Amino acid sequence: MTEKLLVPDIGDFENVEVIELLVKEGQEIKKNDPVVTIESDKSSVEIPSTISGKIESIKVEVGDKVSKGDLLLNILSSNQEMSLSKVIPKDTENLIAEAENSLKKTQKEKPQTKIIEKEKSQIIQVLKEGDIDPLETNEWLESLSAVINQDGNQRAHYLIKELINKAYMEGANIPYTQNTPYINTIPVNNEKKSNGDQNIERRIRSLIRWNAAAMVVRANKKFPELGGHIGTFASAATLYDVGMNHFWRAKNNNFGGDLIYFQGHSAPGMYARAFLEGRLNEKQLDSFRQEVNPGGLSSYPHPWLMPNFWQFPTVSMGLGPMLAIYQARYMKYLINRGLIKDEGRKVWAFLGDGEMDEPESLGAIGLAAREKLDNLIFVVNCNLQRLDGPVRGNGKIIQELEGIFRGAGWNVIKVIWGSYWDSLLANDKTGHLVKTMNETVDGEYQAMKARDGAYVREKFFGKYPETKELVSSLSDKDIWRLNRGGHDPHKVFAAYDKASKNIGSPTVVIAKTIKGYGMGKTGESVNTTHQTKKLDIDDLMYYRDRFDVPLTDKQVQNIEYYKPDQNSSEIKYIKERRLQLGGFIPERTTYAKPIKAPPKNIFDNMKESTGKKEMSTTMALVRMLTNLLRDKNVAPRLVPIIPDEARTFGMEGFFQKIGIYAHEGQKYEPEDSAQLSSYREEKSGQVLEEGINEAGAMSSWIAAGTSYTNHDIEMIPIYLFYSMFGFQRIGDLAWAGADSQSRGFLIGATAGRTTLAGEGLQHQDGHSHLLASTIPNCISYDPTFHYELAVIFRDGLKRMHEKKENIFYYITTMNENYPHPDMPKDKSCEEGILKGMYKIREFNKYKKTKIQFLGSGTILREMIAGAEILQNEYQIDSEVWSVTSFNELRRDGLEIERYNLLNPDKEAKKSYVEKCLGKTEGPILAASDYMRMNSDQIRPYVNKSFYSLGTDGFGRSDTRKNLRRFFEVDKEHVVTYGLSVLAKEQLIASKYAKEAIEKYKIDINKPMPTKL
Ligand SMILES: Cc1ncc(C[n+]2csc(CCOP(=O)(O)OP(=O)(O)O)c2C)c(N)n1
Ligand SMILES: [Mg+2]
Repeated sequence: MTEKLLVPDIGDFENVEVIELLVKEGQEIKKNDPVVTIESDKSSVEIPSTISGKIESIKVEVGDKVSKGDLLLNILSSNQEMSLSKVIPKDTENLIAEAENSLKKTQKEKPQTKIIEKEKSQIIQVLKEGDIDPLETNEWLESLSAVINQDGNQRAHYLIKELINKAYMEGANIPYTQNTPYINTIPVNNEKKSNGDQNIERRIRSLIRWNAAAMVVRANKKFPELGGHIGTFASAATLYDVGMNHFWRAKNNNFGGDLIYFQGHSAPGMYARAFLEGRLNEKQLDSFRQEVNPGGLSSYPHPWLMPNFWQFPTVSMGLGPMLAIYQARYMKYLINRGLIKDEGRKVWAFLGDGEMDEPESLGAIGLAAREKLDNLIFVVNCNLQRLDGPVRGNGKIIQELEGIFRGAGWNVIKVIWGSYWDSLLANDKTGHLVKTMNETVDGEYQAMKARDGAYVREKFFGKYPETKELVSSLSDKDIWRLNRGGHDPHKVFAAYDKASKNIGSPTVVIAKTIKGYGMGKTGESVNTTHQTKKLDIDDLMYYRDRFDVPLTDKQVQNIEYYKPDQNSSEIKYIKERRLQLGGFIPERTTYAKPIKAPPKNIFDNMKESTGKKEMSTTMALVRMLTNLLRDKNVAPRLVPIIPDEARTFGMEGFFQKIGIYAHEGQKYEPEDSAQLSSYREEKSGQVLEEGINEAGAMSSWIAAGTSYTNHDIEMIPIYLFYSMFGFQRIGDLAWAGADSQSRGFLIGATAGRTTLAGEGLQHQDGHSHLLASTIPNCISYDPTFHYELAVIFRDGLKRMHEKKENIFYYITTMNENYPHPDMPKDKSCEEGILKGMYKIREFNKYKKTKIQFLGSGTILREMIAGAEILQNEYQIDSEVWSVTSFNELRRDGLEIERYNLLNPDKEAKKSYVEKCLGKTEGPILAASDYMRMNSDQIRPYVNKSFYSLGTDGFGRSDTRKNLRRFFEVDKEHVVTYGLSVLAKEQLIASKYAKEAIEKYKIDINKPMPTKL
């Protein structure tokens, strides 16, 4: 039976052009196969078939304009499926009515609780430290204990929740605290015990501690300027060791590996462990922070510098937590898209308590809870100090973080007290110990660990007679030995065990430690610990004794490393543990297969003129991506990332075509469900719609861009953003992405200071290319025409994803519509596009006077227009060069210049700029929609008079025409400045320039735009 395929609801658009027929008459097609592509002036969308069958006849041609309901094809249906037009639309009103009815029913079924109207006291009286009726309190508490005993924790929790709800309904709107008492979350009887050999583990840990400190001290003894940290790792050693010995599974043939984000300043600890594991030798430890010669060890985790070791750059504080969250999310994305197996892999991130003040550290924790990232574990090392002093001297960082994370929906595990406290807490019958713990602030806790047992007895236990009594039988030494949770391997093990088994939410382990643990008077818990990088002999002796490191005094004086024999129980144990857990960590490897770049002809349609049809480069890019989604190698690997601008960029067609990733699918019928570009969320969706969140989007881009190493699957992230909210906004993440050797595309859309027109000062970007140029492995382009974009993009795919070069691309695209010409047939054009410039037009009629115009982005069009005026009205010839990348030209220039200077006796090489311009006639005028500095970059490599125009200054809202006039980059200014440059070079009389100034009403007294 013949079915009609009609144009579906395409939103607000009418008379939209058919730009491509994707099927032929007689062809068999399946439901959902795309049949035609239509394009408005904003976006292009493929229309899928709603019927399977054979195409009888095609009723539209390329160039036709269609609207909703128009006939596209007749299809001989192959089965009894109903076409969309016959599907009875969901009766939304009926659905709502049904839902309302059932709601009413359930409400009726619910037992009505009696609302007790009573006089509400406006004043809450707080007597006896908050308890106005201790007897009553006791009754409630006893009832609760009875419930816990009889029916368990869940029941007790349920009752408390109901009580809180009830109180709220009755108007008692006192926020319920997110905090629990200042004790460990896991009760002693619930602690899972480690089966490790605690004695050996302690010995190993001590050696790691020693070697980590020794490498910093040795480096600074040699070269005091090198710096380094001892205090951070000293506080975190147990937190890392328990993970390394028992929890973190490495990548190998059978398993993808857990991913660990190490706190940047604890790097010496990781090197010290790798030394015992036999992965690093003494010479390498002695090259800590000396990386200029090969083999040196990075100050901090830097994959760029140690590409086989470090995986994640974390030392710019705050980036680690964000990157880890998006890494965990991306891991689920890959699983939900069926690209990797779900192996229960985890992402662990180690953070400092001071670091938690970075807005980025907490900025994405909501997403982690919302997306139920139970593959994510944060460990916050609360040593109560940051660099200058206490993190929260007057408060308690652990409690503060607990509240924040619990409020966001995380599973919080506090590890505050070590095992030596267990019996004291068990004997705290009056509750005064916990009360004291709750009341003591971090400044006091820190000070106590900088003093001694007697001080703790007096200041802490001495607060109440009950607590004083509790420790009356303990010596000062015993009191001093009362340890903190983060230094107790048993407590840490129990916490990690619970954290790794948690389901349905991310976990944060908040561990209390001591900064500079074991460093004694010079380093332990003192405000200056962070900078301590030298230890004198006494300190070293103390450190050795504190951790029983088997070194003689002489060896300590020499600050020798200690590594037990290969056959020692320690080395055997450490290796055996890692063998059990699959290999070493950290280790950076990649086994990803390359992606075959699409054939050249995939972009053929972008090499032909668009005729009169106008189009922006953003739209050309989206067209190109739509093409790429038809390439079977590339399509599944594309990861389109957008903050919240898909419609601005004309990408809404992607919603239906590849879906928006949503871990729970779509639980609602979208408002626009009947439309072709309906907002479709799906568990296996491909688009990452990040919301208004550039930092998050960039973190996703990095996760996808490093997928080849962290998940052994090469992916192609393409993140589109307003160019102004790119490098300027997320510059530090871009730097970390570069360090991580991310591969992928960053697209600065709506780019250019005068091209974005109405948006004004905070939107108009005139410098992102300069920012991009600061990143050594970032290749950037500012193309004008669709074929330039196609050549650049394909080359990017080839270089990054087929040849696996560790580079990434920044390409600006614009939203200005204009026609695009045919790609010049000249063979060198493609090479020129990629190298940064090629000649696009030559005006050669008069052969008297000539000028060279260099333009990029939309300003190239102003230059072409200016060149035409010069030819027609002033009989001046010109050559116009399309500069696709001043940045790339400069890089080439720098390198050639350096070669020539270092090889004074050899024949000088020519930079690409020189090859292009060396033999040309006339001075050079360059311009772009960016600051003059953009084009000035190539000034040193041009042995000619060089002038530049650009958009220096703050942007402002106005029309493109007015803005270009204001910044002096419109065709009238190109002509006028062109004439002036020629006059200055004494190639024409100055009167022509003066006349042009008058003709175009150019105000020569107007201040520089930078001053306005
Ligand atoms: C973005 C950023 N700002 C500042 C620094 C400098 N800095 C290095 S460590 C540090 C203090 C760290 O304190 P904390 O997070 O508590 O870590 P700890 O060493 O105490 O474990 C600071 C300010 C940095 N590395 N990154
Ligand atoms: Mg700290």
